[in-house]
Amino acid sequence: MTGAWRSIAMVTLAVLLVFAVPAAAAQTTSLELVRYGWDNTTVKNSTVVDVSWMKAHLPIMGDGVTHYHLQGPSFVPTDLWNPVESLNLEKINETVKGTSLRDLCDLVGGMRPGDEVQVRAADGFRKRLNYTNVYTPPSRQGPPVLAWWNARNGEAWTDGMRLFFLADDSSNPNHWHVFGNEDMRACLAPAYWHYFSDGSVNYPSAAGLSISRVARIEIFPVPTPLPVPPLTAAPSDLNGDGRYEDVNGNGRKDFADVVALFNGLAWCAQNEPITAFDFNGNNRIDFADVVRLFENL
Ligand SMILES: [Ca+2]
Ligand SMILES: [Ca+2]
Ligand SMILES: [Ca+2]
Ligand SMILES: [Ca+2]
Repeated sequence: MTGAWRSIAMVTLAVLLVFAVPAAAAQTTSLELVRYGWDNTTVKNSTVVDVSWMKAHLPIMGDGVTHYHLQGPSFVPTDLWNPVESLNLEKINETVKGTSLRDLCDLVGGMRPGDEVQVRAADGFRKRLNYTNVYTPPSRQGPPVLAWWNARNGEAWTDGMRLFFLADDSSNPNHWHVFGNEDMRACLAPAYWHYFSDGSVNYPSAAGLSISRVARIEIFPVPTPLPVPPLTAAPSDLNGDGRYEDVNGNGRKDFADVVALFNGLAWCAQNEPITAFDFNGNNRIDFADVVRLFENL
């Protein structure tokens, strides 16, 4: 190539590269809220709200002064959880205002113990939280908030709406508001922890829970059984273990429960959430569950 042609080629390449850079994605300002039925498919309740409505109608979270950090991976294999909160605190460091996830869930019927909520970004990336972390969060976790404002950009913040945890300063030696990796371990069940994989090491990263550009909130109720025909009372779980031993819903364990399950077995196998009546834990509702229910009277 001659010098002139090389120059033209380089300019052409530069122009192509400029246009190849994707435009910065815009923040989300509208939020779709959905509560599913216990089959986790049928939509029971839904609505759409935007940031202006949220600001006008729901309490605003964040004082506009406090910095909230979410800790990234420690990158120290011998200090994965870094309980002293000294590593990678600048991964996410923002002063934010937003709306509490709980208030938003309540717009479509709220969550009950055992339910999960899925926070989904415009690009489909998503994370789930369980009821306790949304409705009764430990103070070192803090309430989950969808932040639509930060101090650097105001509402022009391109990461908004972004999931934050407004952690208190109780677990940080410098009294900073850090939702750290050890906070994630202490407050969330293991299924909800986020990891960043680097080679052969999986580093916990609380920052990975902080989804940007949230566009949709979906509540998945824990399955609850229907009345077993011809009965009309809903079965109840008397000890909170997820199995519904009070099949006839009269508030106690009795032989009538065994009879009800036996008579309604085929219907239950077709229509009930399996976990509710799978007393022997073989992942189906069957005669062995009737036997186990009888044995446990
Ligand atoms: Ca902390
Ligand atoms: Ca039970
Ligand atoms: Ca009963
Ligand atoms: Ca079974």
